Amino acid sequence: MRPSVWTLFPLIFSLAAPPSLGVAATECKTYTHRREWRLMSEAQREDWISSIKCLMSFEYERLSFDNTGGRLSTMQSIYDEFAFAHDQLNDFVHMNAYFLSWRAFLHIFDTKLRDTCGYKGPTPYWDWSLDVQDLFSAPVFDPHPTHGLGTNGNCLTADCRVHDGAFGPSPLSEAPAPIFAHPIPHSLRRNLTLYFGEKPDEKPFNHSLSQTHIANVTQRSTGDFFKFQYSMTQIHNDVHNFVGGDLAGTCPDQYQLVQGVDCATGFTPYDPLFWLHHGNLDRLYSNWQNADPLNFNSFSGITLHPKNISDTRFTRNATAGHILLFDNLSAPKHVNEVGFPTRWFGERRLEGQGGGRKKGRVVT
Ligand SMILES: *[C@@H]1O[C@H](CO)[C@@H](O)[C@H](O)[C@H]1NC(C)=O
Ligand SMILES: *[C@@H]1O[C@H](CO)[C@@H](O)[C@H](O)[C@H]1NC(C)=O
Ligand SMILES: *[C@@H]1O[C@H](CO)[C@@H](O)[C@H](O)[C@H]1NC(C)=O
Ligand SMILES: *[C@@H]1O[C@H](CO)[C@@H](O)[C@H](O)[C@H]1NC(C)=O
Ligand SMILES: *[C@@H]1O[C@H](CO)[C@@H](O)[C@H](O)[C@H]1NC(C)=O
Ligand SMILES: *[C@@H]1O[C@H](CO)[C@@H](O)[C@H](O)[C@H]1NC(C)=O
Ligand SMILES: [Cu+2]
Repeated sequence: MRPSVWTLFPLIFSLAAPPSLGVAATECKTYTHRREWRLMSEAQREDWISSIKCLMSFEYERLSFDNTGGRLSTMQSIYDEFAFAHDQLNDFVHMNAYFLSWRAFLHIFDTKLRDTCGYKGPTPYWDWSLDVQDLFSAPVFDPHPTHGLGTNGNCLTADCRVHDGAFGPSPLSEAPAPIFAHPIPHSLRRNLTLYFGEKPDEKPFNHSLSQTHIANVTQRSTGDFFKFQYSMTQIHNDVHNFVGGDLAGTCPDQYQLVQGVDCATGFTPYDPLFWLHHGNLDRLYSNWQNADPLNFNSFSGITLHPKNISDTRFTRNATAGHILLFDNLSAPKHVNEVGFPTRWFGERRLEGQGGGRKKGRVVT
C-alpha cells in the first residue's frame, strides 16, 4: 500500500453522529492537507521546521513569570506551552476513551503554526509502517541542518542529546541547539532502541507497527471503538518508546543533579516527531472510521487504566459531551465539538523511581 499523497482530511467531520449521543451534525468547511514527511519537498520540510522555531522565538507571557510576578531567568516560548500543557494534562488525555479525541491538540498546534508563524504547507505525518523493517534508518532521522529532524542522540556521553539536524547545534553559525524550558532547560534528546531490555520475552517496539498488524487491528475492531482505541494506544506507545529521550518523557540528567530527584514528565511534544507520529495516528483513526459505517457510530467509553477510580474526572462512562481541557492553549471543547468520533493519542505511565529502569519511559 502506498502512502496517500495530499490526502484530504476533514478537520470537522461532516457526518451526523447517532442521536443517542446527542451530537449535532457539523458541516465540514475547512480541510487541511496532510502529507507523509518523506513525500514533502525539502523546502516544505524546512518551512515546517522554521515555523516551529518561530514558535520557539515568541515569549509566552503566562509561563515567563513566577507566582510573585518576577520574570523567570529562562525564556518560556509558545512552543514550551505546548509541551507544558501536555504535561499538565497527561493524566486526563491518555489511556481513556478520550485519547483519540485529543486530535484537537494537534489541530490547535497546526493552527498556531499557521496563524502565528505564517506556515502554509501541508500538515506532516510519519507513516512508520513504511520503515518497520529498519526503524533506525527511517527518513525522519535526517541530519540535515535546515530540513532534517536530526538523528539519534548521544546517550554514551551527552545525556542522549541530538547533535545534528535542525534542532541540534548549528554547524554553520555554531549556534547552540534550541533550548526547551521544561522541566529544566535542555535540548532535544533521543535514545533509539527496539527494547527496554528488561525482560527476556520482550517484543521489539516495531512488532505493532507493520501494515499487517494495522490491518488486523482494523478488521478485528469493527464497530468496537474501545478495542480499536486500545490497540492504537499500544501502537502509540511503541513509537514513543522506540524514539526514547524527550519523546518518551525521560527526564534530563540535569534535573536529577539540580533537583535531587528524578522526574516524571509529559513534555513529549518537545520532539517535533510528536506531531508527525500523532498525525499518523490521526490518519489511521480516520482510515478506521471510513473502513466500516459501524465504526463511525462507535464510541464506547470506559477508561483503560483509571488511575484513581474515585476521582470523578476519570469517569468510567465516556460520553461525547465530555469536556476536553487544553490548559492555556484553548478554551475547553466538548468531544462532539472537535469532530466525533475522532482521534488522538494515548499512553503513558512513567516509571523512573526505583527498579532497574533508569528513567521514565512510555509504557502501556
Ligand atoms: C523489527 O526490526 C527488526 C530489526 O530491524 C527486523 O529484523 C524485524 O523484521 C522488524 N519487525 C517487523 C515486524 O518488521
Ligand atoms: C537508552 O535506552 C536503553 C534501552 O531502554 C536503556 O537501557 C538506557 O539506559 C537508555 N540510556 C539513557 C542514557 O537513558
Ligand atoms: C491478528 O490478531 C489476533 C488477535 O490479536 C492474533 O491472534 C492473530 O495472530 C493476528 N493475525 C495476524 C495475521 O497478525
Ligand atoms: C482519588 O480522587 C479523590 C477525588 O478527587 C480524592 O479524594 C482521593 O484522595 C484520590 N485518591 C488518591 C489515592 O489519589
Ligand atoms: C456507568 O453507567 C452504569 C450503567 O449505565 C451506572 O450503573 C454507573 O453508575 C455509571 N458509572 C459512573 C462512574 O458514572
Ligand atoms: C491564557 O492565560 C492568559 C493570562 O493568564 C489569560 O488572559 C487567557 O485568557 C488564557 N487563555 C486561555 C484560553 O485559557
Ligand atoms: Cu503520544
